[in-house]
Amino acid sequence: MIPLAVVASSQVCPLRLGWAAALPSPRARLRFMSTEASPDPLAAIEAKVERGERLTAADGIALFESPQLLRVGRLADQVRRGKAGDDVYFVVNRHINYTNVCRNRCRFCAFSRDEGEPGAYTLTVEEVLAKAGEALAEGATEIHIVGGENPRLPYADMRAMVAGIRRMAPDVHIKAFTASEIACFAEKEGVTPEAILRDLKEAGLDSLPGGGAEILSQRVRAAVCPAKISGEEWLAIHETAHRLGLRTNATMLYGHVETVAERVDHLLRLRELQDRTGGFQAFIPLAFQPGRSALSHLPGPTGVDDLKTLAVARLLLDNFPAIKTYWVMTGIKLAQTALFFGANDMDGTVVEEVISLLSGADYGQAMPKAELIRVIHDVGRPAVERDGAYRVLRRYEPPGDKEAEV
Ligand code: V47
Repeated sequence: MIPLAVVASSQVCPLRLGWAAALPSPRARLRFMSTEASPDPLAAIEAKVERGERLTAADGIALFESPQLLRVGRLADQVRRGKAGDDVYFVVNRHINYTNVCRNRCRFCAFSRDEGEPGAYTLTVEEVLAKAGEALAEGATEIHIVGGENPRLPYADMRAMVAGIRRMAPDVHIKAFTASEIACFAEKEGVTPEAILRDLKEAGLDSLPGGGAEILSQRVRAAVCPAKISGEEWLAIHETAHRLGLRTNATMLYGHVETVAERVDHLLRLRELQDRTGGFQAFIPLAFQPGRSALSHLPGPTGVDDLKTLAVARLLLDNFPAIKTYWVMTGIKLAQTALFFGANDMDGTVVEEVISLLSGADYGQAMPKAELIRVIHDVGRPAVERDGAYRVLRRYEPPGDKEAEV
């Protein structure tokens, strides 16, 4: 008899982790009950976590397949508390998406346009600097710049954006350009990604955002983003950045055509690179927004899937200091709940993020700092303002017991 047929089946079916899909079918449940393997796959994982033992791919799959969301969440919460404490980080930042003209036209992306197509836009260097200037005046300590892969844009303009912001603000953290944009600049200039990274670092770049990772598996990339750099290239560019002393983030775009096994493989490949370099600062799961994309027929992840994905990431990525919940793609209420499922960072004040907006996410584009602090305090934990390099700028302790104040 094959134990845990439920797990095996997940490796070939596209993932839909609503309660209905997360619960084994009645037939599978019968098989499950009659198997001689442990009737409680989570117990062995809990014991491993208790012993500080690293989880395997099979453990990751079992966690995703478990219908016991609260139990998985409790385990992730316990690990979060041990590793990162109770502080919840946030950053006062501003996203600037300098162009949506992109040669890749990934199927999940509703942001990209062809040159000249209605809705296509490209900001000038001056416009980018003006937006950065506004953000700095409003107290932003991190500027997050990403855009489409537009080979017609001169690389010199990309460098000028970074150098210009650095001139305006010697201390602001500049997090810019996904690995796939770096590859595009390198191709255009006829140099290596390493040469581009060195040059941008010299201009003032501090870190790379985690975008463009999608799902690292080539099967998924061939289906949803065939023109984009491979998973191996994405990892190699981050490895090079780490070697040059640039910190980076990692994302995973989930809830489209990937399987559980492909999510787990993605997480373990990130963990393996982090073992070698220690250069990742944060992992950010990105909930797929089907809205206006070419994959709009897909339903997108459920809230259960959002929370479970975050929790499994916390459990598998045992060498990542920060697991970030990105409210722009899940809504602030679910992001707040995510703080009980392994997250210790809530991004951010954001201000203007066009990628999710054009995808149909309607959770808002800006969050006042006071509101972020209120939402974090409501979970009973300190809100800690950090900069882009996770240096603590200011702590906001939660107000005392409200009843006691009355
Ligand atoms: O690279 C595109 C993804 C990314 C959709 O590093 C979509 O701190 C959901 O990477 N539904 C951009 N996601 C956002 C990103 C990010 C966000 C916040 C913080 C950080 C960080 C990075 O958004 C893209 C792509 O992977 N994306 N389309 C969509 N329809």
